[in-house]
Amino acid sequence: MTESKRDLRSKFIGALLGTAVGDALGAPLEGWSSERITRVYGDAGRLALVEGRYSDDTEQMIGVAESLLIIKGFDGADMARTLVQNMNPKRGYGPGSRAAFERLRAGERWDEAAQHLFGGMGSYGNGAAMRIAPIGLLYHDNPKKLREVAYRSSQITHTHELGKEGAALQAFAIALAVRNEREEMQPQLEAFVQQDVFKQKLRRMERLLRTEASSGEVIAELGNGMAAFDSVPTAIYSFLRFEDFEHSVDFAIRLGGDTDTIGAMTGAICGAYYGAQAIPSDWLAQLEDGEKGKRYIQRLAEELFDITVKKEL
Ligand code: AR6
Ligand code: MG
Repeated sequence: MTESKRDLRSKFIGALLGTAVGDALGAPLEGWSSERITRVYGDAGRLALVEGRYSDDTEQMIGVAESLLIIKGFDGADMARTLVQNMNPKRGYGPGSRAAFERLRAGERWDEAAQHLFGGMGSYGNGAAMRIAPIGLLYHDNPKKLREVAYRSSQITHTHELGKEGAALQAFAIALAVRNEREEMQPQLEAFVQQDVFKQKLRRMERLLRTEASSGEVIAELGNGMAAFDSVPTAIYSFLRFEDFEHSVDFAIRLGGDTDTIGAMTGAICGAYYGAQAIPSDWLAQLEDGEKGKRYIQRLAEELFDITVKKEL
């Protein structure tokens, strides 16, 4: 394998393991305020990964990867079935996603089940964005296809335009990270994204990056909540602000709020940029390793890399 292929492979592994590490690190702190995290853990050094158990974010990311691999591309019915089969309710699913999976289990169509949620508006939660890493990897060289598959995969649980757009934005950030396009990431994302609320946040992000903003400012300007528009830009900002995996992910989680998902999304972008070897070994060591634990996740990433470079699509 050439060196550049080896780097690319490491980026694929980094994006998937980065999702799991960020998720597991943030999961015990979900819903905490930034102040509470500082009060309990102090503000020196970085957070430790104690439990190592990942949540719904990673469980769904695994399902997305499994389906892409079986199909060698996207098939909505297969992906929906895989997500439903994998669902372990003890992993902390969002209320909207849980309702969508119940409807799917009852036999509704994959592209219709989630349309009924939130009074027919559909969910704009970050649940479609948090699981998107495999799609960002597989289509990292094809923004048009990436957008299309990001939207369609979101449709399974998140049919609101803003939920879909958040997933496409997160997928494109991962793609740019894979392609080493960090310097131009912010303007490229601003040009890519189609909804105003995301465009505005990307503009604010540019200003925040110039000023070394405080955590309070980042939370006020970008958000730390469960809505896609309050968390995807925050994850991208956390990546762009620092020069390594650990500072970005630690910063993202310390913002509090939807810590597991903001951690998972930041971890995905950082892993896609820096590669798997940049994930701190003590974090990786603690990550769960059962039937679908870290070795399984690594294997999924390797297989995604194989089908991507072989262009079997
Ligand atoms: N109108 C009002 N509120 C909404 C709407 C809407 N159209 N859409 C979403 N919300 P959900 P997720 C709010 O339930 O995105 C887990 O811990 C509403 O409060 O679809 O799958 C994951 O790990 C709704 O409950 O969940 C994530 O951390 C919330 O946004 C997190 O939950 C989330 O949307 C979100 O997962
Ligand atoms: Mg979660």
